[in-house]
Amino acid sequence: MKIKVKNSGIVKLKFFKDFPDGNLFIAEARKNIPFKIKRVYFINGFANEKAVRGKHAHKKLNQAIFCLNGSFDLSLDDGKRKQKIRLKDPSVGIILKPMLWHTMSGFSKDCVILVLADEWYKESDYIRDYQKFKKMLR
Ligand code: T46
Repeated sequence: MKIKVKNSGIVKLKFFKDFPDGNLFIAEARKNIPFKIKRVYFINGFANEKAVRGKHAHKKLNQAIFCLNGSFDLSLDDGKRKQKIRLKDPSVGIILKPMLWHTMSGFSKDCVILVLADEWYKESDYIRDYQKFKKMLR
């Protein structure tokens, strides 16, 4: 997989597979995660397979998004280029840097999403209007 949009990237977690006793995945701030982690959140319970989440960009926030279980589609848009990535491997994360419009959809029912962020939640950091996002890029 190659990232074609700006303000993104791929992170790969180190893992130990120990069948049948389970797998261990490791994320270390400023090692494979390229920032200091200040907030962790996760999303589960996808009863509606037509759910669409995200639909915003951030002004300053850096994040790394992972699919720990199941799968979903991550759509990225840097204002010029667009890319859709199906996330299903827990060891592969996508970096969401500032000024990257991102949307999540196509969730499997058993999908569990993990996000690591470099700042606490702040609604004023969100750009939730696509036209405003395009204007801010100019
Ligand atoms: C992102 C994508 C990948 C909080 O109060 N604190 C938090 O830390 C978060 C993440 C959300 N909220 C509140 C804000 C909203 O009232 O929870 C509500 C739902 O959040 P939102 O609609 O932004 O959720 P998603 O799944 O569309 O987006 C989330 C993150 O908010 C966002 O930063 O990049 O996941």
